Amino acid sequence: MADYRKMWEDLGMDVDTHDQLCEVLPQAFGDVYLSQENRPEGMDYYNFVVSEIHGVRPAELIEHQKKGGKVFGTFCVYVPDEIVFAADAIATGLCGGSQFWVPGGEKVLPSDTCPLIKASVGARLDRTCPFFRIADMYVGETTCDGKKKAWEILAEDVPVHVMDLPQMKREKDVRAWEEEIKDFKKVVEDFTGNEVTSEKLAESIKLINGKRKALKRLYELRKNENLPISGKDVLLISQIAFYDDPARFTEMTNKLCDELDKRVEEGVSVFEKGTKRILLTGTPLAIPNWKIHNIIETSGGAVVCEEMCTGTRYFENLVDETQTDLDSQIKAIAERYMGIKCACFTPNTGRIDDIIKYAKEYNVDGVIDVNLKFCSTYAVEGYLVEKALKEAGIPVLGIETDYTDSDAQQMRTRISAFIEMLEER
Ligand code: BJ8
Repeated sequence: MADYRKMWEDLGMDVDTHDQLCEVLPQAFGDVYLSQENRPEGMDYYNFVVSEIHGVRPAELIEHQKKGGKVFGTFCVYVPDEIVFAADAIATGLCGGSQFWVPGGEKVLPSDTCPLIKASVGARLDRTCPFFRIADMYVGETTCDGKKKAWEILAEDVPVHVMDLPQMKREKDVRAWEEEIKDFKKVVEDFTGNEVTSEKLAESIKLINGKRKALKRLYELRKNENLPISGKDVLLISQIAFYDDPARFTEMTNKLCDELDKRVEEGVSVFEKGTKRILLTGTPLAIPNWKIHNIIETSGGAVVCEEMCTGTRYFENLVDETQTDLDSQIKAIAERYMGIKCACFTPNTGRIDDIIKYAKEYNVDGVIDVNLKFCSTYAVEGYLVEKALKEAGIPVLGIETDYTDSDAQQMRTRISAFIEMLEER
């Protein structure tokens, strides 16, 4: 990584502690990613983004701030980026995916809190992530209990706006979400000093839909028998989608897909024939959480789809682009976002339908249901997910893990046994 020390110091970061993270990341990335064979050339862009992860994009965000622009940090795929970009502001994902930040979170949170929440709080309070320092305002949501209460702790340190997400999907809940988005628009307008007009919103709806379409295109390519790209690489792309410049990300992802189209035509596969095809479902895998993908893809399996927020839940369904007045546009946004199927909702049977549909579409041999430790909504829903899969005759393995490597060996043993079982079927 180029020398960004001065920038980090100016952001008030604990640069010495942050150095420790910068030391381990290249090694981990090299082991998991650069060791793969026959990667598409288009992955060079994403490799570069990771190699400069705390440098290039933060510097761009700071440039934007110098010109008077604001940056909003988000933690959930229900927060509508369209509103933020329509106010000439930038939204950036802030979910923490590294064990490095967990002890910082444990200073203020119970240790039996989900690692994603602990890492996110730790990254802020320990001052070891530039993105967490740069964001002018955090946008939280009332999804799970742990997050809901964590906003109160973060609000002592940074401005936080919390969106009240309904927990059911009745007509009145969709209307309530529409109202909540209108309130959010007002907050964003007041904070940025920029009005969200219907023209600006139409532009940002197109911008974010463009990103969704590119990701969808990438996923479609994974339905082929010959897999032109590994699951690990697609996971990395999904993770980068949360904080890269949306227009550039869309362009680079479409360019990669052009290359993958050629690979499909030529029958190129990055896996040996007969490699078992796995669908992952469960809690999100925030960057740099590559553990499960790495274990699967070095144990005789290939991840072909993620029914996750770092996966299909992020890009499925577009916002209707035909609406032209603000009220109708916001209604269209509310309806698209309420179509996301998170376990925080009850009931959430649509998620199970999606998993079974994807299992068929991606021609999977088995499903692995991955839950982050202490995430009770996904853990409880896991019972119904696994029951439905068994009834549909689709083999399923449920695992619970965190960000440490302490269970890596045990995970490898269980996943290898699952893949062997699939091979014997
Ligand atoms: S839409 S999955 S991004 S809430 S933080 S719920 S893992 S205990 S992240 Fe999420 Fe939005 Fe839902 Fe997706 Fe569980 Fe942890 Fe809570 Fe989590």
